[in-house]
This record gives sequence, C-alpha cells and structure tokens, in this order.
Amino acid sequence: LLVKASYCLLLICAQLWLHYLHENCSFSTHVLSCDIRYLLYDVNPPEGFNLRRDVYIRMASLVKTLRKNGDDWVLVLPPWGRLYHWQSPNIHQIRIPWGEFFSLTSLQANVPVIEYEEFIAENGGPFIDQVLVLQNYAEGWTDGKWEEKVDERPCIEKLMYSKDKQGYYRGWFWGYEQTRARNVTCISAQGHASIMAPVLQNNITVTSVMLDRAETLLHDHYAGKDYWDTRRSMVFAKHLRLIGDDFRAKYLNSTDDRDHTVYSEDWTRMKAKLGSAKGGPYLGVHLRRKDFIWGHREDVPSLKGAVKKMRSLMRKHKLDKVFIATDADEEELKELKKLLPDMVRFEPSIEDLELLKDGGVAIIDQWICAHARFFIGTSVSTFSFRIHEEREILGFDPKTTYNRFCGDTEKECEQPTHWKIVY
Ligand SMILES: Nc1nc2c(ncn2[C@@H]2O[C@H](COP(=O)(O)OP(=O)(O)OP(=O)(O)O)[C@@H](O)[C@H]2O)c(=O)[nH]1
Ligand SMILES: *[C@@H]1O[C@H](CO)[C@@H](O)[C@H](O)[C@H]1NC(C)=O
Ligand SMILES: *[C@@H]1O[C@H](CO)[C@@H](O)[C@H](O)[C@H]1NC(C)=O
Ligand SMILES: *[C@@H]1O[C@H](CO)[C@@H](O)[C@H](O)[C@H]1NC(C)=O
Repeated sequence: LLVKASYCLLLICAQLWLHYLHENCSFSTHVLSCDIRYLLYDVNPPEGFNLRRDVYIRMASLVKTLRKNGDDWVLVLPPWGRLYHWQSPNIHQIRIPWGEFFSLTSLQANVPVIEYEEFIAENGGPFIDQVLVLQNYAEGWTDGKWEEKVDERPCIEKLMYSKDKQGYYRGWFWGYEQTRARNVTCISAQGHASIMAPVLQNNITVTSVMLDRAETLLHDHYAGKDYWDTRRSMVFAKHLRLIGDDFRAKYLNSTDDRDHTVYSEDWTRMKAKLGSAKGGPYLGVHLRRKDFIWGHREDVPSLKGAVKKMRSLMRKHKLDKVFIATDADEEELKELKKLLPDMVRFEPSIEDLELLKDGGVAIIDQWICAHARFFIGTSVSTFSFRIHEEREILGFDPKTTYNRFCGDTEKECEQPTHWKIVY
C-alpha cells in the first residue's frame, strides 16, 4: 500500500510539474527553459545587406551579455526583404528566413537564435510586447563630450508605428502583416550594444522586446575575440557555398585542396594559419557601382581606370583570369565586357535567380572573391569588407586581401585596414 501511495503522489507531482511547465516554460533551440525572453531587432530601411550583417554581430554581443547576467534570452532573426538593392524584377524577395542565406546550426553554436516564424509559434501568436525605437539625443553631444548613456525620451522623428482600433501598434514587421506590438516607446541611446542590457533586465519585464533602428548602437568591441566568434559563426548556407565551389572548379580551375582553402563545416574547429591559403589562379574583384558612382565619389574609379588596374595586377601576379563581382547596370556591363572581353562573372539564369534571390547571388559572388589568389575591392564598401573578413577566416596573407581601387584623380589613396582575426 505504501508503495502504491507514494507512486500516486509521484504521479500527482509529475502532473503538477508538467502543468507548471506548460504555463511558464517553452522549448527553444531544443532546450527546455523557463522565463525565456526574446530579443528582436530591425535596422533602418535604407541600409543594405552587408551593414545588416554587421548589426547582427552587435545584437549577438548584447544577447551574450544578457545571458551572462543569468537570463535566458534568445535572439530572433529578422527576416530578410524589401532591401533597396534587391531589385531583380518578378521575384519574391520578402519574408526570407536566415536559413536561406546562412547556416543556422553554425549561428546557434555561437548564441541561441531562432527564425521569426519559430518565434511566432513559441510565443503563441504574432505579438511583440514592447518595441523600443532607438534614436540619438536631440541635443547631440553636450559640451562636445562623449559619454555613454541611455534614457527614455520623446520620439524625435515621426513614429513609423500607428495604433489600430484594438489599441495595438501596426508597422513594418518584415512583411508580416498580422504582427503587432503591444507598446512602442522611444529611447535615446549613445554607446555600445551592451548599454541596453540593464534597461532590458531592470526597466522592462515583458517577454519579447524589439529594438528598432538597432544600428544606433555601436559594437561592444570591434574586431575583438567576441566579434570574430560571431563573425566566424556566420557561415554561408551550404547550397550557396556549393554553387560557388562548382563555379570555381568549372570556370576558374580552383579547388580547395590545390588552393589550400579547405573549409571546416564546424566553424569552431576552423583555425587556418595566417598566410596558409594560396587561393585559386585568378584575380578576384569587387567593383561597386550604382549609388557609389552617382554621388561622383572621388575614391571610386572609372571603368577604364579599374580595368587598367586589373590588367596590371594580373601581370604582376601572373594570373590570366579575372573574376568580377559587380552591381554595375546593363550599360556599364556592356562597356566592361568591351574593355575586358575575357572577364569571368557569375550570371545565374532567371530560374536560378528565382531560387537564389539577389542575396544568394551576392553571397556566391563574395564566396568566389574570397577564394581568389589576390583580391581588390571598392573603397568603404561593406560588401568588400565582408570579403576581407571571409579571406581572413580562410587564412590569406593580408597583402592579398586589403586592397582597393583608387579614384582616377585621387591623391592619397589609403588602403583598407587589416583587422587581424582573434581566436
Ligand atoms: N551580386 C552582387 N551584388 C552586389 C555587388 N555589389 C553590390 N551588390 C548589391 O548591392 C548591395 C550593396 O549594398 P551593401 O550590402 O550595403 O554594401 P555596400 O556596397 O558597402 O553599400 P553601403 O552599405 O551602402 O556602403 C549588396 O547587398 C548587393 O545586393 C556585387 O558585386 N555582386
Ligand atoms: C530605468 O530605471 C531606472 C531606475 O528606476 C531609471 O533611473 C532609469 O531612468 C530607467 N531607464 C530607462 C531607459 O527607462
Ligand atoms: C509602455 O512602455 C513604457 C516603457 O517601458 C512604460 O513606461 C509604459 O507604461 C507602457 N505603456 C503601457 C500602456 O503599457
Ligand atoms: C589547372 O591548374 C593545374 C594546377 O595548377 C594545372 O596543372 C592545370 O593545367 C590547370 N588546368 C587548366 C585547364 O588550366
């Protein structure tokens, strides 16, 4: 009888416990946890793909700080879409999950992340408890002195959210029209990402918080170990890497074994020695055009100037092939082909473009540039910067990576900074 009674008690306890779990806990990234909290974020609409990748690093760092302080925060990945540069006609470029461009398991080995749709499922609906719109201080830096600070303040710009009949806030939530926020307030913030940690821990108690205009926050420690850990975890999706590798083999006589660019699927084991990568027998070029030339920037070359530089680099490094990644328009492409008839470009068919989308093509272009024996990019282009980092991860000699075109009449043509990888 005693055994039976204690068995019964155990069952009741178990049931109570399960009930408690159901009410207060959830499964996230395959771990059972209670009092889970979600950090969502978005970036100023005009910002491009590659600056957004940089803002991800800042948010991952904030989540790491929050988790160090003991709370179970998860980062919700903002779906890709509606980017200014993604203008290929007739393809659906909205609500794109991160998994289409990056390896989720790699991201998760750095910090817990989930896709937005997973958040909706776990959260029990498309509701965000609190949106904090980040902004600078209306008064600027007082006395010209920089100090880190964060305060609730009236909104400076017109709020991009408006109340519906039920009192919920509607706005742009990555193209999810059902999503709404329970509360929206503005916060003036000046400083690195982790200055938001005390606010998120102490001032706000709700479960899901979204930081809008997250680019307002600076890096906790640019190019430090934590920066590089997160950067290394941003492994491109495997199908994109494979397409890039096939292209290299077929058109550029480039394979990892011969080029000493063997990649580990597990980024935590990837630690190439500086200078160990040889790269494929081609010159890799990122030639940014469009808005970079419309502004008549002094540091961006004419097509003729760029081609002259490419020919001289090919001679110097004894390379007879050149791979060009560019966003040049049709007219400029025609001119480029005339000036450099044997250039190699990755040009997907319409069907492939529908599958890869503009973001996938950009990644394949970057992947191929990252494997070139010598690379030259465009001045202050975040697209080129991400290629630098990829080559740093692969173990290239910095001399072959941190190069940029000079404007035709540019006097002091400063070359990009070498940001050494930290393990
Ligand atoms: N496929 C491909 N797309 C490119 C290339 N250059 C630019 N683009 C497109 O144009 C966008 C460029 O914007 P960003 O990603 O912000 O990079 P950026 O060139 O540094 O521009 P800013 O951030 O404004 O300085 C990319 O995301 C691509 O969509 C290229 O060489 N190949
Ligand atoms: C957070 O709470 C503290 C203490 O109540 C307060 O002094 C501070 O102004 C609050 N910060 C923000 C950003 O709301
Ligand atoms: C909205 O959020 C702010 C800041 O956290 C808070 O002070 C305010 O009370 C909230 N409003 C409502 C209606 O919950
Ligand atoms: C490819 O590279 C290898 C090794 O450098 C070389 O032996 C071979 O001839 C090259 N093939 C072509 C088609 O250029």
